[in-house]
Amino acid sequence: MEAIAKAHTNIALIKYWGKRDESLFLPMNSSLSITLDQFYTTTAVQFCSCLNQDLFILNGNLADDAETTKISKFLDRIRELKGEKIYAIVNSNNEVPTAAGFASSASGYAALAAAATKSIGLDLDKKELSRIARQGSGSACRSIYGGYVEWEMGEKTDGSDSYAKPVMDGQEWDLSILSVLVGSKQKKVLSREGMKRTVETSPFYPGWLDTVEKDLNLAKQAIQQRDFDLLGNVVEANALKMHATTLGANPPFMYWQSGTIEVMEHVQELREAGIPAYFTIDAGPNVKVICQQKDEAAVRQALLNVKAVQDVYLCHSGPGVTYLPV
Ligand code: 2P0
Repeated sequence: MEAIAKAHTNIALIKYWGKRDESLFLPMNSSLSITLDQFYTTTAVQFCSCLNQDLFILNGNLADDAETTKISKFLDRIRELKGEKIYAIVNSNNEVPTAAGFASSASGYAALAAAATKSIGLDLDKKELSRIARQGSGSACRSIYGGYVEWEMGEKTDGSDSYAKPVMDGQEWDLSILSVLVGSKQKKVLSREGMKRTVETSPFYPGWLDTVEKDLNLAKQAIQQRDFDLLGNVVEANALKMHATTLGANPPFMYWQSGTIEVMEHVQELREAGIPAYFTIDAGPNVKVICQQKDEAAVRQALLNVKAVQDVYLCHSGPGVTYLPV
């Protein structure tokens, strides 16, 4: 049976940074995100006994061996769960400006987990889907849900208690998230390698672990109370702290480019001018700016005036994973 699923990307407000188990994608800390409405992946999967290997089509083109192997390893987990050795055609389309440096692994593995499990005949709830998606890419477990989502790190070694849970519907507090494109150079250190190096070598990493749970609790409190300044301050500080750990790694590395810093300065100037806006940055040079809807037009225009800014994509809260008619 063919199944088609659509999943949106998410932006971490409190970051997932570091794994305690690389093969099961178990994180060192819990994290919190908002699912975004503008960027998504649609994936169709059909398992068929007529195939003797998996085929992966990405944005209309047959993927290379390396990409297909990654997808096959993920499908192995689903085949194992079902207890059937059967291959699939995976046809995936990203509505994410990946060439512009926005990550698509979260929406990609969330959509693939949903479509592949349905196609093979497994009937999983969202908690189980989140656990599976996590094993393709950690942040994908959060994209199973819409709105504000927490990925609880769990304690067990088998990963059975490490999955995402909804915190609040995005419509209840619909903030604006502006994705600011400053650079499209290929990342030098991929996030997977970057977090591993940081955990293993950065003397600042224990400082991250000591404080991230407090940040998470403050962010959840801010969401419950709709306290924008409280949320913005902890989100910005948490992102800066994550990036600080990379500077202490051996060898050190940094995701920022000059444009990244220009945008950060500009956001702080906006605040000084009385417009509450805060930034966060993932494992790359682009910046996400968070503000309230009443300020989104002014903030967008201000960002477009920054020399290094190539584009600004306006996002709001988006939905969780859904199935599309075949
Ligand atoms: C996050 N990032 O919470 C953090 C913040 C980047 C910085 O999740 O190795 O693609 O596939 O589990 O999820 C990016 O890393 O890493 C990420 P893997 P993933 O969104």
